[in-house]
Amino acid sequence: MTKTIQTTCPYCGVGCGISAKVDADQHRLTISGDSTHPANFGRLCSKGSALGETIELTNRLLQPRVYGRETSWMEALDLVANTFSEVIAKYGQDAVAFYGSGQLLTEDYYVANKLMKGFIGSGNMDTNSRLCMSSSVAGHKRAFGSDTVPNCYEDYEHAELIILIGSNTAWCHPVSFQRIRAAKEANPLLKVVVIDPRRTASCDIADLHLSLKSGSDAWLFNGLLSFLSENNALDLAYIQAHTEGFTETLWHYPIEQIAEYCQLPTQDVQQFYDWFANTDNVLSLYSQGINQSSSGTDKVNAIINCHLATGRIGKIGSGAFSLTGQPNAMGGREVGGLAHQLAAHIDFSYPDEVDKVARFWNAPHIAKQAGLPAVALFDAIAEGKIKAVWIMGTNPVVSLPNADKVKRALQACEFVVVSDCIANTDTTALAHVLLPAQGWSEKDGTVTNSERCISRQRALFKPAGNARPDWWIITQVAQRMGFEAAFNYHSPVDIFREHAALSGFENNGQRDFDISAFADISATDYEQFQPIQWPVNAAYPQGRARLFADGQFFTPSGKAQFIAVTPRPPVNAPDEQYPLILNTGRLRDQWHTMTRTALAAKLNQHKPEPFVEIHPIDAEQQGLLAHSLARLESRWGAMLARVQITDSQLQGNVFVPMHWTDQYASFGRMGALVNPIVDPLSQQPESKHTPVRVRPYTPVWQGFILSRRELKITEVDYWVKSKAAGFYRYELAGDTLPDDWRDYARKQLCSSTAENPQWQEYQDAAKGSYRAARLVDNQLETVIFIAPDHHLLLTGKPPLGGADVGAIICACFNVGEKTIKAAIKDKGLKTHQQVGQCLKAGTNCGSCIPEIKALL
Ligand SMILES: Nc1nc2c(c(=O)[nH]1)N[C@H]1C(S)=C(S)[C@@H](COP(=O)(O)OP(=O)(O)OC[C@H]3O[C@@H](n4cnc5c(=O)[nH]c(N)nc54)[C@H](O)[C@@H]3O)O[C@H]1N2
Ligand SMILES: Nc1nc2c(c(=O)[nH]1)N[C@H]1C(S)=C(S)[C@@H](COP(=O)(O)OP(=O)(O)OC[C@H]3O[C@@H](n4cnc5c(=O)[nH]c(N)nc54)[C@H](O)[C@@H]3O)O[C@H]1N2
Ligand code: SF4
Ligand SMILES: [Mo]
Repeated sequence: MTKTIQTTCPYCGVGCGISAKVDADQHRLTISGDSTHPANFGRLCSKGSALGETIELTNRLLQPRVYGRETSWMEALDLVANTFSEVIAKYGQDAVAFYGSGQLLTEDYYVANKLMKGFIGSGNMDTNSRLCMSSSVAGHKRAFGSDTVPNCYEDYEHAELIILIGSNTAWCHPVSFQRIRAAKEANPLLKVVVIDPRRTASCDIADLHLSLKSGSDAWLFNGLLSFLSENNALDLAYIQAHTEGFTETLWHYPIEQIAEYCQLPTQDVQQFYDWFANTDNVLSLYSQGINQSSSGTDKVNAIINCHLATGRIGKIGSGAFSLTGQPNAMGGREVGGLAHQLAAHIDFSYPDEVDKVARFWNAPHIAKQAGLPAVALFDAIAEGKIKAVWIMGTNPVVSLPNADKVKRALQACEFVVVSDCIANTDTTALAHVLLPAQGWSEKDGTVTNSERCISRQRALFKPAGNARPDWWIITQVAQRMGFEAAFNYHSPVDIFREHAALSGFENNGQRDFDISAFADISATDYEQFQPIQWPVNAAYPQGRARLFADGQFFTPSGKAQFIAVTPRPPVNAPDEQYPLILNTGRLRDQWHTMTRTALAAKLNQHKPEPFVEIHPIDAEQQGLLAHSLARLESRWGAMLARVQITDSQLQGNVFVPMHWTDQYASFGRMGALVNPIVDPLSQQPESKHTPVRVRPYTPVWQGFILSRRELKITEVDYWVKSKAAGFYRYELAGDTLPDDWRDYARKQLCSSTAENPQWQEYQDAAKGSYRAARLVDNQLETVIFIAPDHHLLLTGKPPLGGADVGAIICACFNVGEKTIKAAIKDKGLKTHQQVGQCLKAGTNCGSCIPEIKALL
C-alpha cells in the first residue's frame, strides 16, 4: 500500500515542497517535487531528488546511550535533567548551555529556547545560525529595526537586474537558480551580475562576473552609493520621506580607487554601477560570501544602503534579499534561537519587552540578558565556565572555526549531551549522553524558508527504533527539571499555537513577526496546513508576499536607517608564512557534514574526495602537481586534500569544501584550519578568509580499494571513504612501505568473518605496484590497487562501475563526463538542451548545466 504525502525538503532554505510516495511496508520512498508548492512548483535539485536513498537505518541512532551504554529513555532523560539541575544549583544557570540548529523544526526550537531562556533563566542558547545568518540578522535590525526579509521568490521574475553577492546559488539554492535562469530565458533584458572572488557554477548565467579581492565587498558597495549620488540616480523623495542618516553615510569614492582596491578592471566596476543606476527593478541576493566575515554586518548594510538610496526595497522585483541556508534558519530567528534574541522577534534590548515574554510564559526567572554566541560559548566550555552543554541537530566539531579547539573543549567538558538522528558523527563521538532524535521523514512540524513561507514537514514513516521527536525529548527534560506546567504539550500543534499566540501578544503592529491568525489553529487545520508567508494576522489573513513597500519600518521613528560603513579588511591577512587565503564553502551534492547526503551513492560521485582548488601559478610556486596530495596548514590546524589546479581561483586564494569529517576521511576536517575571528556586531565567524600555506604531501605509496562490504582500514596515513552504487571506495596513501604487500592487503581486506577467501594477485616489484582481487564464493568481493604515486595508479584505475563514464556530472540521471564528451563529439551536440535531449543530463534539476556547458 502506498500513499502520497506532501512535505518539505530538509536541506536548503529554498524550502521546496515534496510529494512523497510512501511505501511503508517496504520502507521505500519515491520523491518528486510538489507542483503546488510556491517555492519550487514541482522542481527539485539533486539532493532533494536523492532523499529516498538517505532513509536507510544502518547509520541511525536508535536507542538512548549513556556513557556508551544503550539504555532506556527514562534513565537517559533523568540523567540529563538531574545533571543540568545539579550544575545549575552548584554553579548558577550560566554554567549550562544549549547549542541548536537551523535544522530543528520551529516547534523543537521553540521549546528548547523557552526552556533555557524562560525557565533555566540563562541566555545561553545559541545556534549554528550564528555561523550562517547572524550578520544578516544584525544588518536587518540596524536598517529596518526588525529582522525582516522584505522580498519573495516571485521577484526573480520581475527583476531586471539580479546581483548574486557571495552566493553560489547554482549549487546552494539550485531551484532558485533554475528559476532565475528561466526568468532570464523568458526575459533577455534581465541581467545577472555575480560578485565572488571565485568563478563558480553561478557564473554560467552571468552577464558580468566581478571577481573581486576577497573581503572587499564593502568598498564596492560604498563606491556604488557614491556613484549613485554623483550620477543623479538617487530617489531623493524616498530618502526624504522614509529614511534617516543619509548624509552621514555618503562619502566620495572615485571609481578608479574602488577598482584598484577590489582588484577589478575599472570598466567592469563602471558597467556594474551603470546597470545598478539605470535599472528600475534591482534584486540583490546575498549569502555567506557576505555574512561570514569579520565585517559581515557592515557589508549587509553597505548593500542595503544602496537599495534605500534608490527606494528599491520591498517593491515588486526590487530589494536586498538574504538567502537563508538551512531549511529552518528563518524559523530559528522567529523563536529567538540566537543567544541575543529572546522570542518572537523580541530581544533583550528593552526590559518591558522581556517582561512581556515573562508574563506570557509565566516565567518569573526569565533571562534578562543575552547569552554567549557560538564561538564564545565553546570558549567558555574550554575554560570550564560552562560545565554542561546540550547540542541538538548540529556538528560543531566539524563546522565551528578552530575546530580542534572545539573538540578539546568537548573532551574536557563535564557533561555533553547530543541529540542527533545519526549514530556516528564527530560530535556524537564526544557525548556522554546520546539521544536518538527522529529525522526527516519521521518528524512532524513546521519550517520557514528564505521568503518567510511557513510549510509543513510531515511524518512519512514510523520512527526508527526508539527515536523520539526533538520537542518531546526537550519537554521531557523540562518536566523533569520541575517545569511541568510550562512544558505540558502533547503534540507539535500545541506548541505551534503557543508560538503563534506569543507572536501576536501585545504586538499592536510593533513587531514584524506576527502569525497570530494561527493562535487557535485546530489539529485538522494544522495537519492540512498549506504554505503561507508571514505575517499572517487580522490585517493579513492570507499572508504577505512583501514588506516595506509602503516605506514604513519597525524603527522608533518608522524610518529606515542608513548605516555609515567604514570598510575594513579581514582581520588576519596573509603573510610570508601563510601566504594564501583559504576560502571554504559548499559542493553541489553534499549537505554540510555529510551525515545524510553521503548515504546516497549518487551524491558521492560528483566529488568523492576532499580537494583544494588552487590557481596554476600558485600551484607551480608551491610545487603542487594536479591530482597530487597537499597538506594545508594555518595557525590553527591542518588537513590533507587532493590538488585541483584551476584558474577559477584568483591567484593567492584557495578553496576547500566544508563537508569532510573524521567519518569519511582521515585528515579532512577543514574547520580545524579556520580562524575563529568574529564580526564584533553579529559575532559571526570569518569562515571565508584564513591565511594558510599549501605544501606538497608526498607519501611513498598511494592506492585505492573497491569493496562490496564496508571495511575497517588500518595502518594507513591517509584514507577517504565514499559509498558508491553497490560498493565502497577507499582512497589510500602511506608514509612508510609495508614489509609485504600481500600481508598488508590481507589485513585490510579480510575481516575475521571471511570464509575461504580466494585471491588473485599481481606484483610488479620494479614499478613498486601491487594489485589484488579477493573473491568470495567465486564472486569478486574486493580489489586493491597500490602504486608509488597517483599518476601510476590512475593508469590501472578501473571504472567506477560498469562502463567507464568518467566523473558523474548529472547526479539525477547518473551521466558521466566521458559519456557527455563522447556524445558531444560523435553527435555534434552544440547546446546543453541538445545534450539533454540526447542523454537526459541536465533535464531534471539543471544544477549540472554549467558543467555541461563547460564541456561543450
Ligand atoms: N549543496 C548544498 N547546498 C547548500 C548547503 C550545503 O551544505 N550544500 N548548505 C546550505 C546553507 S546552511 C547555507 S548557509 C547556504 C550557503 O550558500 P552560499 O553562501 O551560496 O555558499 P558558500 O559556498 O558557503 O559561499 C558562497 C560563495 O561566497 C564566496 N566568497 C568567499 N569570499 C567572498 C568575498 O569576500 N566576497 C564575496 N562576494 N564572495 C565571497 C565563495 O567563493 C562562495 O562561492 O547553502 C545552503 N545550501
Ligand atoms: N569553514 C566553514 N565553516 C562553516 C561554514 C562555511 O561555509 N565554512 N558554514 C557554516 C554554516 S552556514 C552552517 S549552517 C553550518 C552547518 O554545520 P552543522 O550544523 O554542524 O552541519 P550539519 O551536517 O548540517 O549538522 C546537522 C546535524 O544534525 C543532525 N540532524 C539532522 N536532522 C536532525 C533532527 O531532526 N534532529 C536532530 N537532533 N538532529 C538532526 C545531522 O545528522 C547532523 O549531525 O556550518 C558552518 N560552518
Ligand atoms: S533546492 Fe534542493 S536542497 Fe534546496 S530545498 Fe529544493 S530540493 Fe531541497
Ligand atoms: Mo548555513
